[in-house]
Amino acid sequence: MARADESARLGAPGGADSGALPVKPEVLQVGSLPDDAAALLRDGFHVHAIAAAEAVLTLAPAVRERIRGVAARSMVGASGSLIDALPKLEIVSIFGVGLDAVDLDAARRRGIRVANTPDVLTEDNAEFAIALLLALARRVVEGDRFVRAGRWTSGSLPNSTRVRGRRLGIVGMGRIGSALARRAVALGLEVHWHGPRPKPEIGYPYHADLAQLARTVDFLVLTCPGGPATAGMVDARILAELGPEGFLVNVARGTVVDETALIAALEGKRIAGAALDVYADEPRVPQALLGFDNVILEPHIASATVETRRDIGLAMVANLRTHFDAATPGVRP
Ligand code: 8YV
Repeated sequence: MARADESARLGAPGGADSGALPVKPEVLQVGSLPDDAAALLRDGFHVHAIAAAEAVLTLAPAVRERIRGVAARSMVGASGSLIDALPKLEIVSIFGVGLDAVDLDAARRRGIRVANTPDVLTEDNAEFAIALLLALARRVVEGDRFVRAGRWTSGSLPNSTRVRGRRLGIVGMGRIGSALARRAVALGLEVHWHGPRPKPEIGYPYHADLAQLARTVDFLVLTCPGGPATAGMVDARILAELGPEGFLVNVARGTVVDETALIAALEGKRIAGAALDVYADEPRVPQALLGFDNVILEPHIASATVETRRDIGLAMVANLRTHFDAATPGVRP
């Protein structure tokens, strides 16, 4: 069971009109945050911390009554039961961009603001997608394993696939998809894309039908949001359309891919390979994926550069500050 209320007591809760220093708003940190982000949070707020959302009911009711903000990684989010347990909650501030783990309906019903940190991680995510695409097509990780295993002295690695001149299908042409497209063009790839609706401002060919996109391209890269609208969207049919020479790269959410279908497609050599940064049940990775040479597995690190993780922390705390500055005239947390 998660530990309840590892509070960092940085300001006594209570009346703000006592003439003393302004009281810091009380915020609940759910799950871990990078040390620098957690420290920033403690600088500005009176922080209570729980290891997981289920522990919220172990906080004293009087504490829960005072919590006005939640801070959590995007993969942790804020469930409906967490939101329900915090009667004075005003804002959920997410460390990251994905909101698929936030119960947005519950937040909307209560008028709770939900903030995330787009923009700061866009470029690094796109950069990592390119790294995975190149590594996969050009057998970079396989080559490394080959040398380390001492196999070079007795053989050679099979030839790889040229990226230049091939077609890239981007699923989700938002900020990250667009940043990826710019880089892909520089590498000589022809960009196509799919999303829920066409965007006249995007000049690359749009495919309303994901199956048609998969059929058209050599690389399918997922940069779309997670959540119910995209769950299991890349299924056996889409993988069959991608075909035995097609590669899949996922830097979106594990839930977008039907992992059982992916494993079956890899076993049947119905796709050429896959590079995955995300999984349906992180940090657990399906055992079957570990056995494929043509699969690259990463621990959800597309945005994990020193620079971007620092900026995500700053943005997450700034979102809370902006909210409370506006909500409490004259009181600066
Ligand atoms: C973050 C992500 O690094 O922003 C997101 O939604 O999935 C990642 O890029 C992650 O949220 C940090 O925990």
